[in-house]
Amino acid sequence: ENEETNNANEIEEIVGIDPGSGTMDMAERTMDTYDLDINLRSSSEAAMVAELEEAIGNQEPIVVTFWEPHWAFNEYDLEFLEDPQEAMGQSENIHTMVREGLEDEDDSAYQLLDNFHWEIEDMNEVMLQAREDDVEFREAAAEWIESNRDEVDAWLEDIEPVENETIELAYVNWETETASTNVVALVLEELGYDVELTTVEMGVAFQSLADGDVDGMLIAWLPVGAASYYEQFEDEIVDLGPNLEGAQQGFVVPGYMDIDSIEDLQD
Ligand code: PBE
Repeated sequence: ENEETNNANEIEEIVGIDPGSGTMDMAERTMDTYDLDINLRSSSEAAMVAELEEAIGNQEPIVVTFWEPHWAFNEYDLEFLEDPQEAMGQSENIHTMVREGLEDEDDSAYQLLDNFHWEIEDMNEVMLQAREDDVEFREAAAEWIESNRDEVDAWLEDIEPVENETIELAYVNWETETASTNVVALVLEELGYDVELTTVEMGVAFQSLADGDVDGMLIAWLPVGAASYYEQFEDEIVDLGPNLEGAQQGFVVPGYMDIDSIEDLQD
């Protein structure tokens, strides 16, 4: 039974995430590259994961858009479909971006945002902590900071504390971005900032940063995922470069499926 249902012919759609996300943009471009004649259905991170879990429970075929780091890769046997045409790039870095003028107007925040850099394992730790202990990301971020004090102190080195200053960060409500943004928010609070966090869609985050309505964001996966937004706004924002390297996005299937490559989804 499984063998039949796992056949690529049974796949009529790819379960995506939020419209307007880098992931969906990249998925659409990838489907064009491979000339896939199946539907890309939008959803959300949480709904996509729930659907994936249900399919795994029933050993049913499913293809989703997904990315690493994510706790689901710890919990389930998941595989990225090979992408021989490299439509999704070889790997992704997550960039920190700030508004024009922040460096001159708010040097301490600028320096901290510029210094912030961590590893895949760090981001994973925060996400897993939040999930396993069922705590808010702010609490998981605080625990990560406590166990990585030396690294955090290195980001803070030589930065002047502030008083009565507010800083606003925009992020999208995805677990990866919620993890990094909460860590940075707590460290900015250590410097004395009153930190405001705003969750928006990705396009709104870029637009707000270009308009100077928010000060910074830690959410842009490049060179592929956020490429369209980056091209649109790069002259109006300041890109501080990667805060994390070696992430990955792609089409993902449970390990029990007998599909290995995006090419297997072509008719
Ligand atoms: N991500 C992870 C996606 C959604 C969550 C950041 C790779 C994106 O940028 O669209």
